[in-house]
Amino acid sequence: MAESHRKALNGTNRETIRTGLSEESIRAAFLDNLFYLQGRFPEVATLNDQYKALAYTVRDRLLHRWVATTRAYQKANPRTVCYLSAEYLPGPFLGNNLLNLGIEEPTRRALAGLGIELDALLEHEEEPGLGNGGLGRLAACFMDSLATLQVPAIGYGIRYEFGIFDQVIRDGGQVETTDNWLRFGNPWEVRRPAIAYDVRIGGYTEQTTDAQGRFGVRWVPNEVFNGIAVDTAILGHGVNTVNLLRLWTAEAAEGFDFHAFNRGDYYGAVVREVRSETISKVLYPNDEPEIGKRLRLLQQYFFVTCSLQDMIRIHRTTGQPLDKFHEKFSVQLNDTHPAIAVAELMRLLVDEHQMGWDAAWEVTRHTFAYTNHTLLPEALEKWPIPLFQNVLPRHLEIIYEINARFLDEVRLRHPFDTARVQRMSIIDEAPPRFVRMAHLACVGSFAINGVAELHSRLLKETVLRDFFELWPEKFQNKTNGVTPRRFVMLSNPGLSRLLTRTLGAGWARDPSQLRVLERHADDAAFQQEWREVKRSRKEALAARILDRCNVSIDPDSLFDVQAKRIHEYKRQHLNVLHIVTLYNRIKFNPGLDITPRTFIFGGKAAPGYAMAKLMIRLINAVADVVNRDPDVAGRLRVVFLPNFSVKLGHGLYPAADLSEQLSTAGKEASGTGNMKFSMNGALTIGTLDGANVEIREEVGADNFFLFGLTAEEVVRTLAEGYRPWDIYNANLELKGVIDLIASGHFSHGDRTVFQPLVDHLVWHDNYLLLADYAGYIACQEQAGLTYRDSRQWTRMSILNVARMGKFSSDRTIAEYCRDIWRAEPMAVDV
Ligand code: 26W
Repeated sequence: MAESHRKALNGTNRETIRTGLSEESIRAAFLDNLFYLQGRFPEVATLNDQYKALAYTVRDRLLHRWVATTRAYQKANPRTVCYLSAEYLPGPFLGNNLLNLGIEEPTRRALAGLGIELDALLEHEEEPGLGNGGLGRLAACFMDSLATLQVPAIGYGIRYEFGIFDQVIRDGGQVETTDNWLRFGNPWEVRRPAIAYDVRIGGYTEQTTDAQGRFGVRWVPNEVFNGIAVDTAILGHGVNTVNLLRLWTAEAAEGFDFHAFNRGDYYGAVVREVRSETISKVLYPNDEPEIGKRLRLLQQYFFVTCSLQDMIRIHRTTGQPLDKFHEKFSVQLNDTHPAIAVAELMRLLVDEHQMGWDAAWEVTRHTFAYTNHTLLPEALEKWPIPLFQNVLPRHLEIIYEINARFLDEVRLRHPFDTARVQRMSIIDEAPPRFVRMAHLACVGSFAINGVAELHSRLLKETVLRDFFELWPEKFQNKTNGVTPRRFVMLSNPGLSRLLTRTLGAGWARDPSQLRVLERHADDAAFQQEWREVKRSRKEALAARILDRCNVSIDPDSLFDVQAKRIHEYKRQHLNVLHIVTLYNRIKFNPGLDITPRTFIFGGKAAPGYAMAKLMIRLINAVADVVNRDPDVAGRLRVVFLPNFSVKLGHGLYPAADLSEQLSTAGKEASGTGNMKFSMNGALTIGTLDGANVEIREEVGADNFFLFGLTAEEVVRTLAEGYRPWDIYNANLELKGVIDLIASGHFSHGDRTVFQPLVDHLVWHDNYLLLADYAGYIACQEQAGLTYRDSRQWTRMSILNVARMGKFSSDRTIAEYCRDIWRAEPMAVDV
């Protein structure tokens, strides 16, 4: 045993090593874990050894709360929320768990005593990128809030071996590399080999008759494999509740295919194993479905059947009959990705547990609730019938039966309206025929919600209008929120300290207390402290950008940030049009006095989305020219920060002055980045879209830079025959900007590179960039001027933070609990 280890353990009671929260216990436990779990001692430990030793030390401190929670739930048998989501983006765990346990300071000291810097270990953690963007991150915020509000809950999903790809920028364009996040192991997960379920695929069905002469259906699959539970503890803030994030990993049903083995086909058997494991191998990196990807349907079914079988197992341990299943569980469908659950629960109840159809349907339709996350018609999932039939033959039969009964109900309500019946059918009859997953979700759910007021209204008026007319009582709104623990306390400790010093510590659990800040909005001394906090975050970001991108940026300039998936509807290229506008203005008028700005972009493009990838090229091309041009030096800088993630977000949100929320009105369901920026004191420049509308309502119109057409105006403009070509010709400044891009100025003289983007803008422009251009530029000018009045800007920044309380995901979750889940908090004692 190393001398340092022995010394550290000297005189420390072993019990307190296991669980104690003091500096001494943490240090001793750290050394213990380093030694016994990794076979290492401090002198030879790598950064990764140290990180893992600390992670295990922290996990040990979660475990007895975890066990206590499980015990308490077993004893009280509370109603439980099950969140079904194909994606989770939890971000790094170490810092969050230290924060929620309240042991960051003793841990920092414990490590410092060993010459180790906590920040280096925090930085070392690789986050699980098990999601694409907003939807996956929302699921993670919800898990945080459920635990913090002490609501019994399980998050179910898929343990992808490879998460969202790593983005590398090469020659200005996005290159994808595999995200090997499990390479060094994952200290936060606990594998549960005993919690495993059969997953059947393909084959055919046949009629059966049992001894009592009852008819039934037997599904004879042509493949069976297993889903194994892998659990991660989700600790609430300042409470003992530890909820479960249970992700499924696929394995071959048996280690060997004995038939093949007996024939001497050893390799064939191993290959089969490899094939089963591909089910949970990789996350689909698209934020829109690809029609007909068999593996994607397998993934959805895989995690849904494992999760429902798990719930049934848990329910049976309570001794209650299955017809009370919906009283034990409320199951939320995070978009349509898990919507197959409606058919699968019917199959489990009817085929596996011999329940009659009507009784099973009663249970099913009282179990599920469905959240829609997008209005984009191209993002509504549908599966070609031949594929569906091939993978899930029994489910197709069940869906036909559900649909037949449902359409009878529609006919009864709307006689002679065959067009409506066709529109509402779960089956789209246009060859090759499709299963419409949103319709299945609506029919099988007792509640349907959108994620912001505007989005929920548009859902009722457009994509789900027929369903709203049939069942208005099912429709609700639940405006999204984000967790102030991760996105303020953890990522912005300086701001948190200032808030706590000014308001007391209650704001993180009850952010309505932030309103008290309003009183300090004009206080010069407070303003000064406020600016110092922002300044220090800007300096930290500048250092990171210098390190990663080799671009130096000025912390005194206005940090103008757009970080989100790259998509035409999100309009990163509108932001670029503004940058080139300023560039041209300076080029034509070298002495122009403008507010110095640093434009920072982050975000990934779907690998197959050519226009989004071209937008990334454009940003980098403009950055290249602008950053090298001495004429604009000191006034304009452009940075594309590669590989945006939750972790990078921690450094970005607190450093932003201006938050770009530019989506074409009516297209962004909610947005949640908008909330993270504003909670950290950035002002928003944005359209009346998604949750921007409500953010503006809360912070006040005076404290929000608004521009652009409304959702209604967008629809009208397009319906009336929109002609972007005319706008291009009528606005000389705009024309100058577009012509400069088309001329090859940003592409070494090559006019072809950005031609597709330019052509699209002047001829089609479905996202109305040109229509909103003039308003956006004027609004940006206003923002730039306001920034020069630092008292005014600081006041607006303070008022933003003061009034953002509504957007805590605790509020969102409390509403889900009250209006949809009927779930109650339950305190856990340790
Ligand atoms: C692979 C198929 C697919 C299809 C749709 C994957 C992911 C999606 C999601 C619907 C895309 C998504 O993340 N939607 C976002 O959800 C956030 C949380 O509610 C909202 O804040 C965003 O506005 C919405 O775009």
